[in-house]
Amino acid sequence: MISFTNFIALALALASTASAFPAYGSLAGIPREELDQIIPTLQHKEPAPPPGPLKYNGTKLINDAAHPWKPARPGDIRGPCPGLNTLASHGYLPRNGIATPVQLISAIQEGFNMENRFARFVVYAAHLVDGNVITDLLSIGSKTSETGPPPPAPAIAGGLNTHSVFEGDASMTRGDFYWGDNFSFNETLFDELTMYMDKYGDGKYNWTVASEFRYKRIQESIQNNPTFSLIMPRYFTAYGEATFMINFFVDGRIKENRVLSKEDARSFLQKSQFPKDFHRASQPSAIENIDFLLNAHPVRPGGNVNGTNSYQKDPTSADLSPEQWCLIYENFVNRNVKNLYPNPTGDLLKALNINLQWLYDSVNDRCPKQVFPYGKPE
Ligand SMILES: *[C@@H]1O[C@H](CO)[C@@H](O)[C@H](O)[C@H]1NC(C)=O
Ligand SMILES: *[C@@H]1O[C@H](CO)[C@@H](O)[C@H](O)[C@H]1NC(C)=O
Ligand SMILES: *[C@@H]1O[C@H](CO)[C@@H](O)[C@H](O)[C@H]1NC(C)=O
Ligand SMILES: *[C@@H]1O[C@H](CO)[C@@H](O)[C@H](O)[C@H]1NC(C)=O
Ligand SMILES: CC(=O)N[C@H]1CO[C@H](CO)[C@@H](O)[C@@H]1O
Repeated sequence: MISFTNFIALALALASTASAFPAYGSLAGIPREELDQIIPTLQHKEPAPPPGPLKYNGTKLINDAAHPWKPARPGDIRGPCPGLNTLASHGYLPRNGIATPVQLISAIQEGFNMENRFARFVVYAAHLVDGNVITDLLSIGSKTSETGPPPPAPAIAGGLNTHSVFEGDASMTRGDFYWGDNFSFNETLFDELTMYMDKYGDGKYNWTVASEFRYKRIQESIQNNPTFSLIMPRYFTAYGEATFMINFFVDGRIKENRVLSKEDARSFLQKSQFPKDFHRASQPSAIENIDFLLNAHPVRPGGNVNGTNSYQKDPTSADLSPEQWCLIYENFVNRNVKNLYPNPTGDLLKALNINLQWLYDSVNDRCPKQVFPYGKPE
């Protein structure tokens, strides 16, 4: 329930600052009375429909002259996801770190060759819980750049940092929420990752390193973090982020034995920078090979239920088997979205329904049943 407590704290902070609510601030979890004050202050925007697949979906130079890396300026937002940080620092996304869902889908397809349905699913899911559906804006994090001034208090609300939804515990190189800083690159964790590369991958990040390090970080959280939670959708993103480092961060000109060097790992994870001459993956992909990680060390979704070392599986959480894909979708809508927006009305309801439709459209090839948490819109 950490996120709930956060939202209460946020709501209190907002009571005095509703008029200054940022356009990208998430409206999720905000009590009705506050919403009634905030929504009229926002510029309402009709969202554009999601982009389709890339026309050319092969490899190509991404770190090109038209997209130079630039350090984040004071006030630019960066967050827990290294891939999105990198896209923003190269101008594939707006450099301030605030984007529309359409810009996000286009950028992750163009820069990383993420498969279209998967890109639509993760972006609309993120937007529904972390974005502002009225202004159609989502920030890629909650923190302005290291060199910048501290973010205004309400900014903590926004971005891909809603605990346990996308950002979450047992991240590869970010700390758990429990320890406070859950989004900054952590050198100690990176050192541990490179030690694993030496131990299991001949100095490179390969699938064995991915599965061993994924498992180690989960074990550490079980042992040290009394509030550790690894249920959907975090369960999914925790394994996803381990596979992204090979599927998306390895140069697309490397077709076989795809492994990531320490230097390139640091480039993405710490510097938000594409390696020199970086070419994107040679075909659209998503979470390819996630089974390798789960088979090596099966961990069921769950959490510590009574202090450290009390991990129990949560039978109500979907897992990652293909037949549960629709349960992931259904639980996400009926639990996460519905909890954060229990009884939306008016423009907010309309905007939520539009985004829920686009979320469903991304899975309609495998999930015959659409769920309507607010009833079927007319
Ligand atoms: C990639 O593009 C080719 C040629 O247009 C197409 O046949 C193929 O289905 C595309 N692959 C994916 C996964 O979209
Ligand atoms: C980085 O992670 C290590 C290991 O979890 C932790 O002890 C340390 O406090 C973290 N450092 C920062 C700066 O958060
Ligand atoms: C990773 O690299 C190590 C060391 O070279 C090797 O033993 C292991 O088989 C590799 N893993 C995979 C999945 O290729
Ligand atoms: C939780 O842990 C404490 C001490 O470790 C123990 O005394 C208590 O019985 C446990 N509660 C449950 C519900 O397991
Ligand atoms: C939402 C969430 O869990 N994010 C937290 C990340 O850590 C900062 C403190 O460093 C909290 O303020 C955020 O709430």
